[in-house]
Amino acid sequence: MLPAKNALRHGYLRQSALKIRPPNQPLIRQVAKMSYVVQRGISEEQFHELWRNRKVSQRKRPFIPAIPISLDGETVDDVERMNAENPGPLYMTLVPDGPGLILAAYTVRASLGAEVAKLGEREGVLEQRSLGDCVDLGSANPDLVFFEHENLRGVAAGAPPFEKLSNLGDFSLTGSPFSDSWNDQMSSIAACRWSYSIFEHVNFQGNEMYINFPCSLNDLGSIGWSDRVSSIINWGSAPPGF
Ligand SMILES: [Ca+2]
Repeated sequence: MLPAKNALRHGYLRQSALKIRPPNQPLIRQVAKMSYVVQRGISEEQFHELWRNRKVSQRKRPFIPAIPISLDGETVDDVERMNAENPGPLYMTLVPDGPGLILAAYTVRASLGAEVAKLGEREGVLEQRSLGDCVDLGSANPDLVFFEHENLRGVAAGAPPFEKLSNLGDFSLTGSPFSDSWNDQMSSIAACRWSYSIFEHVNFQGNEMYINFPCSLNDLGSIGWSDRVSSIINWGSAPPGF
């Protein structure tokens, strides 16, 4: 990783710099035609096997978001200390905080489920703010689409609803057998219709970030997730059973 990029990620950016939109007013950008490769994941049977047998592995790299984060309900003032004291997986989602957003992270996955349910009660429907523009891919493109670079640029691939991609290393970035894989490549996501989870490690392990529709993420770096997603689930339009 480049030192300059690293320096940017250490220290919070002002939320206004992240162009966070108020709730219920996503800027829908119409994209008539978007070229991406549809990726098919594992079977439901394989998924349940992997999901049951997930290991709690320690974080290999510190988790450093550029927006404020709370851990188990307490605001985190010292992110380095949070990483040192909590080496296990963090389960997180974006929640409204005044005019902006905060990452609500938990050390227990069931607590994330409770937060997601609370969000649903508060807003009437399960709905989150979008970190970036919501891109309407049109009915011909009904998938969750992820991109190599931020702001929905670079090579794109899509996961149809209910697909579980357990190892992005299995998917070639460009389609060539000599190309890099999608492992640790993703930097933005367009998902106006679906809720989904991204995971730090393969087989749905390590840190998990859960996102409700309609919520696109134009800059995964601002929430500490650029170039580190290794598995992904498109839960479809229904919230997952936590
Ligand atoms: Ca990874």
